[in-house]
Amino acid sequence: MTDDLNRLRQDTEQALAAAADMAGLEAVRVAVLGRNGRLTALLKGLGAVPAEQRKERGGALNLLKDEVAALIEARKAVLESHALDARLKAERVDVTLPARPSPEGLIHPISRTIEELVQIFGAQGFSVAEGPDIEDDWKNFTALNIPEDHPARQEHDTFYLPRRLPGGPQQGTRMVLRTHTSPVQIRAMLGSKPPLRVICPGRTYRSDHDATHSPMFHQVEGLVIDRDITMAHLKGCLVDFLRAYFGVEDLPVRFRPSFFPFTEPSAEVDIGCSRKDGQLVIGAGQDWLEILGCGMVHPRVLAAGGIDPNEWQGFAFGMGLERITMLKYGLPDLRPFFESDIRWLRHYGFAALDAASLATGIA
Ligand code: 2NL
Repeated sequence: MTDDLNRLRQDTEQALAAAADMAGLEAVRVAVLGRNGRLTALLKGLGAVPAEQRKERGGALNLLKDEVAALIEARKAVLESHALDARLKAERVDVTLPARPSPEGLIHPISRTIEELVQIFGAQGFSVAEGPDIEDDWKNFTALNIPEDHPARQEHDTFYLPRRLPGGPQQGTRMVLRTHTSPVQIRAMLGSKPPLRVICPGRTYRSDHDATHSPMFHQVEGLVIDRDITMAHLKGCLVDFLRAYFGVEDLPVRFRPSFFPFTEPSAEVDIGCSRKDGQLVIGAGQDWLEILGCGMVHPRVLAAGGIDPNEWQGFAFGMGLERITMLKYGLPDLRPFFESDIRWLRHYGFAALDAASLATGIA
């Protein structure tokens, strides 16, 4: 390489090392490779070079041009990485800022209630189990100690699927739209070894349609199995849940003896309330409001779930999600839950990023 080219390269290297930012870098590029740049001028002067030297000179110039371009790129990468380091040092993301309200959509109150249940029972060590809406009648009824002649099994109350569905059982059991989420707990018992602590929220179906019943509705059921779970655990778990969900620390809770085929003993659970001039206030007054059903899991149900009732015992509970949602937010009517009226959702829906959390308070 000739002396003038060597000098040009050295000058360029020095200028690049001195360039402190993108503007300085661009100035160097223009001064060397720009329209009036030093290297451009040399390339332009190539025509005046004697023919026998032109090829060698041209080759050297083009080599230098590539070299300079590479030097500029290398310096650019260094400057960019410095700039990023400086930004990372200077800027801080404030993760405590509240989320911006989203115009994109709102969370349906039933979904919100499920989120809250997951938070409350999650803090008690429950995990969430889900299962199919279509079940066989063994998991939906038989395993739950519901006798063949029980009224719940009648065509009138249950949506039965056609007997011969492709891929379905051809004889014996029939497929149904699950009438409660209990079959999910049967699956949980069959699918894993105790101890067990699950809640099962989800859609359920009954052939019932009026102002207070929808053919599709939602339930949550819970199941706890261990070696020495007692009714005292059941009471503690549910009182804790009801007080957290309704946000009343000293909420009165009453357990009344009841009957379910799948639990023994069984109880219904009421919370304290007052009703004055059609105004319902939860947590105060002399009246009671029924909220849920529960009991100690029947030994036959444990056995159906593949669990030895002489070794294990536990409790279970179930409640309707529409009902507890309506009570909490003072909704007078069940039907708008399923009408998909955007005006109702704008009024009663929840901001998508306003997640349910025990830390900020559920109620
Ligand atoms: C109610 C009452 C209840 C259960 C559901 C259950 C599930 C299994 C075993 C035993 Cl796998 N029990 N579920 C128990 C008691 C009551 O629901 O009023 N639901 C709306």
